[in-house]
Amino acid sequence: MQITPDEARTLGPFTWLKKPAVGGPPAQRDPKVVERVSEMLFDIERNGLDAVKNYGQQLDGWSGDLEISADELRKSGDALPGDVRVALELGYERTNRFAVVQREHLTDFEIELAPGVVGGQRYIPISRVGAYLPAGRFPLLASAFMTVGVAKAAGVPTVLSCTPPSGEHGAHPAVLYGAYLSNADRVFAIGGVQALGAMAFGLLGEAPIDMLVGAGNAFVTEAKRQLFGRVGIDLLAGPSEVAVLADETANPEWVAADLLGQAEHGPNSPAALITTSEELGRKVIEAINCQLETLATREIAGVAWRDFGSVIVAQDRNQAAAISDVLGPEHLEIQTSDDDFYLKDLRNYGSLFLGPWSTVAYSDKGIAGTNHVLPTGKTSRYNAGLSVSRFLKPLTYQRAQKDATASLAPAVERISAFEGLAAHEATATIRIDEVGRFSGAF
Ligand code: HSO
Ligand code: ZN
Repeated sequence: MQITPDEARTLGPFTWLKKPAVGGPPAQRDPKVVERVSEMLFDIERNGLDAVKNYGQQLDGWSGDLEISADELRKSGDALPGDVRVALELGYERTNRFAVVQREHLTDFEIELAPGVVGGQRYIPISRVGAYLPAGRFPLLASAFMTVGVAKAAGVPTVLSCTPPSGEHGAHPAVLYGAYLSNADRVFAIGGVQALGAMAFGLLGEAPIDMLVGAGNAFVTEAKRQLFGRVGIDLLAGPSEVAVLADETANPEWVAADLLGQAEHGPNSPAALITTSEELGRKVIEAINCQLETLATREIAGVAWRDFGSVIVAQDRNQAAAISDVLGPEHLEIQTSDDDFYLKDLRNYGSLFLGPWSTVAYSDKGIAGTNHVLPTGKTSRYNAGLSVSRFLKPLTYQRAQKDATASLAPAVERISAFEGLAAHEATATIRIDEVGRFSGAF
């Protein structure tokens, strides 16, 4: 979420109340990570489950069963406090309901483009999906709803999921309960690169999966990048980002809390305030400094704010919207007297939160129903977050009747002949000849 000098020129004059201490373009991929992931994937493809188990022992200290049994999955909720279980059930239910409605809004169609010439489109789910459920610095308990659950709502027949081994259960019980609620077909206690390799290379007693989804650390992201092409992927997730676009009507304490609410993800998580009110900007900076003093995760959030935090004062709402579109934040909150203007105008963001009563964490946990696997690093220019549509292929078909030959074949014959593609031309000509024999039309 940086503004390049070129972008700044096109935006016209604006004021920085706080600039990120770490400037410049985003860090390049670490060549050591690239090489290590490549070696690991090569080893896993060659040596199969033996390599997967070795990495499990070396990196996660796990030498137990790789698969979590159906019984363990069913019982995973028993290990959780009752109120956490109820909250997770609500998150699954809301995320599922939103995904089911998304599915209903993707409709198959058929259209007659000329008499006897029909074209159609049908949404067909991907056959096998592999979901990675991270459990690193903080286990994100709603991850399964967003990946496994949404794939299932899309109608994907087989969804495998892997999560890093932890403790005596083989995996974090709340992550397992999320996978159980989301109807994962099989769940494995396998972490990182070895998890993605095992699913992509078909080492888990299933055919290789067709698509890998879910966020993870730098190694997981690099493994997805290297496996892309052989399998599909959702996106390459970078550090979590938040921007708040606010005017003088916003509550500075709430804006500050919402910025820190994502900055705590990691020391390189960008958080930006774009405001049309310099006074609000100053108050938010004060409030952030004050809230950081007592925040339990200040060691992370404070560094993130110092290094990647920004406060930008725009001249008017049009410039504020233009700045926001340049940043293309993963999460964007709008807290202004004119939220609908921004809803209509903005083009680049992962997910939008309108009004002071909407906040990013509501979506993060599944309670607001929308997906939290979202584009970062300005990739919202061309990408959207995970949704049922990512698990469905809009496949086309066509059907032509004999008496439509006259409206199809001659044009194809001419174009093919002009291109010099004689065999293409012949496919049209033989049909014209046949129609000519019956009707004498040509
Ligand atoms: N904000 C994260 C998702 C998440 N945060 C889940 C907390 N729980 C995605 O960028
Ligand atoms: Zn979050």
